[in-house]
Amino acid sequence: AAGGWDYGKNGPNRWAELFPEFCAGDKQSPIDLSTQTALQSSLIRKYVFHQSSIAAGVKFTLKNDGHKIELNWSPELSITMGQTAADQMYTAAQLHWHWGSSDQQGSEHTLDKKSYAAEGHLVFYNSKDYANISMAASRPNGLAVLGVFYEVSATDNPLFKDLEKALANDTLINMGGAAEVAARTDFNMFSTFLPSNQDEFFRYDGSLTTPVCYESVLWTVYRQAVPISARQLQMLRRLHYSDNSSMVNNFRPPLPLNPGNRPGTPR
Ligand code: B30
Ligand code: ZN
Repeated sequence: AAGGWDYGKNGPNRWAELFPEFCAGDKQSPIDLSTQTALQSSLIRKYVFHQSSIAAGVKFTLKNDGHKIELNWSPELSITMGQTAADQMYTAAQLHWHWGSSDQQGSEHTLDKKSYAAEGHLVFYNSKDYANISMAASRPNGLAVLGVFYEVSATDNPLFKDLEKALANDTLINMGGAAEVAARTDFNMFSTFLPSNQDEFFRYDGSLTTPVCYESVLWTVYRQAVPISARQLQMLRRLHYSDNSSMVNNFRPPLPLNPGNRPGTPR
């Protein structure tokens, strides 16, 4: 996971200089989203989602990669989306989160300049044109990411509730640590991860939010935030980076809007 970048000394304000080929580009993510000018609705098509049924033995694995925690699942579980039911061109490869040291920061995208406590990214690759996420990550139309804002609330987040046992495992605290959870047979990624209102979202062409910042991501960020409890946020904040410091504020702040990454062009 290393590669000479972090969220401290070699943090986001140095990435353009450390990884100039892409991080200094003009279609970078995240961005500030504006409900005034760019809320997508009828102009842009919603994705059609599909998930295969969960057979006995399907497992989810949470891992600490030194920058964030990431959720992976057994390969027989297929999580896909596309413009229509017949055209499921994107396959989900992983889900991960970015979060803050306090409830007032943590998201990567902002909405009308407001930051949220955390942001989740369900990362898909174009499985019609590429064999796996590594092949797709640097390519045009290679990736599509669904972003969800988390807002601190009195209620627990149902997805984190499912992951809590694994998240509480001490082996996850340090980089390289991993913990497994057996899948509920009725688990559905889309209904558990996405907000209930999926009709309002932003879509734009952008990049990976971590070095080397490939400009290969078609972003969809939902307007409605989902709840997360203070207790669940604390479970994220107790993790450690590779240097043993607290894993908090692992977000890249918004980048300038340019013609290339401006939301609003129907896609
Ligand atoms: S994001 O959704 O834009 N935050 C990657 C995928 C999605 C996003 C960012 C990065 C990705 O696949 N990056 C390559 C994987 N790793 C390599 C590694 O060694 O682990 C980079 C990383 O985390 O993101 Cu340290
Ligand atoms: Zn991310």
